[in-house]
Amino acid sequence: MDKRIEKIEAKEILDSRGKPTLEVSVYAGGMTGTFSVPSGRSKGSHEMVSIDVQKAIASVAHLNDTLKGFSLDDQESLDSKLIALDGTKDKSKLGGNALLGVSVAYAKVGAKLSGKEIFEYLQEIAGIESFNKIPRLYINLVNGGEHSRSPLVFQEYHVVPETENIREALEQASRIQSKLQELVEKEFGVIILGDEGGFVLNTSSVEKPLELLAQAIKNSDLEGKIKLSLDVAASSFFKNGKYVIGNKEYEKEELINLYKNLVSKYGIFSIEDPLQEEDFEGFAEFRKETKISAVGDDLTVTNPERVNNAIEKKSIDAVIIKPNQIGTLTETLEAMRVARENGVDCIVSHRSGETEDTFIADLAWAFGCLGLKAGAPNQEVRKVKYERLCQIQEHK
Ligand code: 2PG
Ligand code: MG
Repeated sequence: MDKRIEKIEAKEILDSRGKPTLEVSVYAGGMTGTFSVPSGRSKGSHEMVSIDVQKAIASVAHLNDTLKGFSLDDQESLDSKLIALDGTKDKSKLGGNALLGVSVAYAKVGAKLSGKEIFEYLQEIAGIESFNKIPRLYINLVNGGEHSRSPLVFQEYHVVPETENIREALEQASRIQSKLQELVEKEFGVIILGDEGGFVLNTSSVEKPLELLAQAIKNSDLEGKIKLSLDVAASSFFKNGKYVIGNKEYEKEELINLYKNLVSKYGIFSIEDPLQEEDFEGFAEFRKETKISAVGDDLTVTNPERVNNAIEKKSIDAVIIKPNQIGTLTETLEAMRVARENGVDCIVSHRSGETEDTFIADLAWAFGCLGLKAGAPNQEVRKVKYERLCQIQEHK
């Protein structure tokens, strides 16, 4: 494909929290690739830096001047160039949001010009062997932590339908959500939704949502068909060396014991960020003690080096993949490759501040990842991602 970048443009749009974010378009050969950048709230401290949106727009204008004429079939060179032009370790000069916008929009226009679906194009440029799985949906129905204004410190309670039929999984999750709504209304008298569309419960009991979810699954006649998982985002309640839940402080070992109890009572199969983001050894202890799956997110931040470190220390069974934690597509694919080669599963994830973009669904499909985590389907920005996955499965 002898096509070249003709123009790169950025503009400000609003994300699902009503906060400004960046939309970048790359133009080439009469086609356009557009990507809008999401933003996290409970970020890992080793993530790339997103800069102010107006400044990021200025960065993209600068990149337009520099990259005009750049060939369209070399993602790795483009991303190396972006990293070199920025020149900082955390992408704070030009802004990780500006770099990622250009990086993914470039891939999208590349896909269009080669007449391929985005997931097919990703398979072609990545050279990653597929995991050969149908991604499961990790659907977050209860929002706590920094995604809510409630005393509940665990951030996310997911239902994970076991079926390989994505449309059916989506229907099951929606059914559970409406049964859960009835229970929440009855118990709390009011329905409040958090950043990712799940219910916000006015309780500090980390067990309460599990009780309600188990009941909602039963009321939906889906017992045995749904698994439960958590993203507790432990760094967000780690204060002065202790984990603070309600009015109690927990040592690491006590917290692991708490998890053990919840696991045996509710059959939780996986916990994301069970301990704070620097405790690689603690994650390994958690795995040994609970025998369930540990998922790295703030721990690993889609950074190939941190993913590798987590693998060496036996900290994780699966890793969250978020392109905007690292800032370019090539580095994202590299983190996935490192995971893949070491038998660690990938779960591709949205951010709590999202846009209508569906790129992550293609990314999850392209490499047969374990899952796609994209919030509750009652929010349009979340639903479109699950719908894209359905569409790929139904039409491939
Ligand atoms: C997480 C994410 C997405 P945020 O912790 O996994 O659910 O939250 O985007 O706020 O970092
Ligand atoms: Mg997380």
